[in-house]
Amino acid sequence: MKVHEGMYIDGAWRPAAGTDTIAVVNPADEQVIAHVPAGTAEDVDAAVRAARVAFPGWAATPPAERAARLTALRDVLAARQEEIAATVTAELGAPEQLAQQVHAGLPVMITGTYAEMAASYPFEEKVGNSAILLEPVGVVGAITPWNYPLHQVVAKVAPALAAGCTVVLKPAEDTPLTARMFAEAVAEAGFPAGVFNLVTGLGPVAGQALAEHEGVDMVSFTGSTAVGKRIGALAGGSVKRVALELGGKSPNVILPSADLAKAVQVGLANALSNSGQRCSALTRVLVHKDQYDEAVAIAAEAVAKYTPGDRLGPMVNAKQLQRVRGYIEKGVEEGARLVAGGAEPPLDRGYYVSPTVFADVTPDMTIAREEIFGPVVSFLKYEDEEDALRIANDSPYGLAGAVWAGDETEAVAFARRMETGQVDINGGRFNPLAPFGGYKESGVGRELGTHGLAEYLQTKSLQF
Ligand code: TXE
Repeated sequence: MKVHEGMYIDGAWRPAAGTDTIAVVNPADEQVIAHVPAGTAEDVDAAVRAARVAFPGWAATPPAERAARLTALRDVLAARQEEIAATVTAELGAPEQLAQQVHAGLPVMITGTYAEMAASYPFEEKVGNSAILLEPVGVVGAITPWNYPLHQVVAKVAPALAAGCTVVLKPAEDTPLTARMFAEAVAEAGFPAGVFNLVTGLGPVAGQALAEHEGVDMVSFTGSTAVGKRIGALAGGSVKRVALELGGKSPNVILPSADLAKAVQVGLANALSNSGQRCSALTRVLVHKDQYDEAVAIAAEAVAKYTPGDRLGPMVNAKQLQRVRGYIEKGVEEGARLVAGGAEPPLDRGYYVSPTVFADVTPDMTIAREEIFGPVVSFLKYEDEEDALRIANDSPYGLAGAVWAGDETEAVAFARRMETGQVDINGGRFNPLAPFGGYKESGVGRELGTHGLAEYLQTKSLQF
C-alpha cells in the first residue's frame, strides 16, 4: 500500500493543507491499495490562485506553442500507456485489454486531436466589417467521475489547454491515482507552472469548493444528474460558464428490417462494456413484437460469454454494487422477467455483478427509466415504428442511442426524430472528432472535436 502525498499546484507537488486522506480500494479484491490527500477549500483556493496567475501568460502563448506542449503531453501519455492501464485496472478493476485499449489508449488519441487542433483552430474570424476573436474563458474548474478515469480528465483538460484556459482538476475520489499520473505527465511535458493544477478530495468538500470559487470562470462537470443540477445552479448564481455531461438511459432501436442477431449482439457488447458503467450505454433495447422472443433468446445466449472477473470487471465501489443490485431486485419486484444474471454475487470477493438481461420490461418500470450504471440490459417490445419512437424518446435523458435497419436511409430517418445528442447507425464506429453530449437532462455543452474546444472560448467582436 502506498501513501501519496501532496497536490500538484503551481508546477510542483505541495503538501496538502489538512491531514485527512482518502483510501483507494481495488474493487476486484476489496484491498486498500493507496491513500491520497483529501483536499480542502484551502487547497482548492491555492490551486485556483495559481491558475489565475498563470492564465494571462498561457492565454497569450501562441497556439503553435500550446500545440507543442500538448504534443509532448500526448507523447508522455503514450510512453506511459502500460503503467496507466495497470493503474486503471488497480483502482477501477477494468479488465486488462479494456484498460490498455480504451482507458489508456483513448486519452492518447484525444490528446493528439487537441494538439493538432490547437495549431489549426480559427481563433480569429472575419464577418463583414468585424473581426471576431475567440478568446479563452479563463480558469476552468474540472470535476470528473471515475468510470473512465483518464479519458474524462483528458476530454476536459486537453481542449481547455488548447483553447488557452488554465485548469484546476478535482478527480473522482475512487480513481485519484490515474489523475496523479496525468499531473506527472503534464509536469514532464513542460507546461508552465499553474497552467494545470490537481486537487484530490471528496466531492462535497473539494468539488463543492471548486464549483463555488469566485476565481473560477467555468465549471466543467461530468457525473450524476443530481450533482450536475446543483453545480448548474451554483454556476448560474454566480454567472459562470458551465458544461455538464450527465447520465443517460440510451435506447437501442432495432427496426424490423435490421440484421437482428448482429443488432442484439453488438448492442449487448456496448451496454456491457466497462461493466455498464458508461453514461452512453445502450441499456434499453427496443424490438418489434414479432421479433421480440427471438431477440431475447439471442441475448440470453450471447450474455454467457461476459464472465465476471474475466471479461467483465467489478462495480467501482461497494455503494455502486448495492445500487446496481437494488435495481435488479426492483426489476423483479415490478414484474420484469429475469432472463440471465441476477442480484446474487457471482464471485466470493470483489464488487462484481453478473451480466443481467431483463425481458418483458415496460416503459414505466424503474429499470427502464433510471440510470443503473451496471451490466443490466432491458428488452422492451414495440408495436410499430411510431410506438418505437415514442418509447425511445420517453425519457428525461437524451444522451445517446442506436438505430438498426436494413438500409442506412431508413435508420437515419428514424435517428433524426430521436431526442439524443448522438446516434449510432447500424453499429457506427467511434469518432474522436464527433461532439459528445446530451439533450434534455443529459447535460449542457459538448465534449470532443472542435465543438468540445469551442466550449472553452468566449467571443469578442471588433468593428472596423
Ligand atoms: O457520482 P457523483 P457518483 C451517475 C451514475 C452513477 C451515479 C452516482 O448513474 O451511478 O451517477 O455516481 C464530484 N460538488 N454517473 O456518486 O457524486 C465527485 O467527487 C462538487 C454518471 O460517483 O456525481 C466526482 O468527482 N462535486 C456519470 C464527481 O462529482 C461533487 C459518471 C462525480 O460524482 C459533489 C459517474 C458536489 N457536491 C456517475 N458531489 C457520467 N455522466 O458518465 C460529488 N462531486
